[in-house]
Amino acid sequence: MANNPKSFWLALSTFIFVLLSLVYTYVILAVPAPRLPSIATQRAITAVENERWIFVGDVHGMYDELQELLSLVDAEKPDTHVVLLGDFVSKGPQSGKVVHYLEENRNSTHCILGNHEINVMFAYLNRRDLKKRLSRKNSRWDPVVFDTENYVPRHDQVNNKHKLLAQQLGISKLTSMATLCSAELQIHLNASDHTLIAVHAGLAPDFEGKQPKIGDITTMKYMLPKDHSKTSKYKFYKARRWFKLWNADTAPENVTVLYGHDANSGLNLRKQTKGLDSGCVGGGKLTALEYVYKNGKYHEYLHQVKCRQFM
Ligand SMILES: [Mn+2]
Repeated sequence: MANNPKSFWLALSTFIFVLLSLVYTYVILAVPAPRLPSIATQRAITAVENERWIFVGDVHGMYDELQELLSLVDAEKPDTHVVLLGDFVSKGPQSGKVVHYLEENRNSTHCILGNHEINVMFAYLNRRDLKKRLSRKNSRWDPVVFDTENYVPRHDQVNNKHKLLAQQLGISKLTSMATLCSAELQIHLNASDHTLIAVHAGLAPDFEGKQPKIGDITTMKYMLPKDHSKTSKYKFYKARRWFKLWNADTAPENVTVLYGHDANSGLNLRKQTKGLDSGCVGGGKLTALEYVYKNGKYHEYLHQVKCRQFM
């Protein structure tokens, strides 16, 4: 038998087939899926009076417009800090370049995670059979890990575009996003004893002393006036826009919230809440709000550039 060349080749190919099957099974089952670093839910910085702080609304991959806005505000000037308010990737054409900008300028830029960044990370962590798993209930999910909670976004918010973008960005840029960004950033202005809080979507007026929920601060548009733990991206019975619940009775007076996420409302500058998503990716504008200390007080300046229509 062994002298028969036919059975020799048959034995060899069977051996190779079994070997490859074993290797494949090992790769699928035994090698752990790549993880992302745990993400900071909150960060806090104390700002001194020679620093300028510039907050930028939803960039959505519109890198050229971002660069135009940054040169308009002279972001290269020393002691200038730039904060991207989330949803800086996805939808637009150049998400990778926006993340690269954050990587290259990590000492002077800060980033808040929006629902899109989180969805991209989630799609990456759950990329195997994502479509199939999204379509059925009770899937087992690998959560996006924050230091305060393991977060699984609503399934109807995650789609294949997030998975494609995750592949395009790759593990290195996704890791940068997880490392450099947080879900909330508090900037204490030392000179005026005022605090600026940057989140992507919104914040309850009675936030003090409470742990923010990732789902709330990255997705909410509406909030129940009598129970601030009930929030949603969509209108629901008795709910109101969260920023309408911010007033002298409900919120500390020395706090201002800067956020994006709400292109439908557009630029929305109120006393204590500043909505800066002016719909750049939809052909609107990209907005920056600058805080600068001069003559004994902070001044606010608004800067905008026009965007190409991309969506
Ligand atoms: Mn958003």
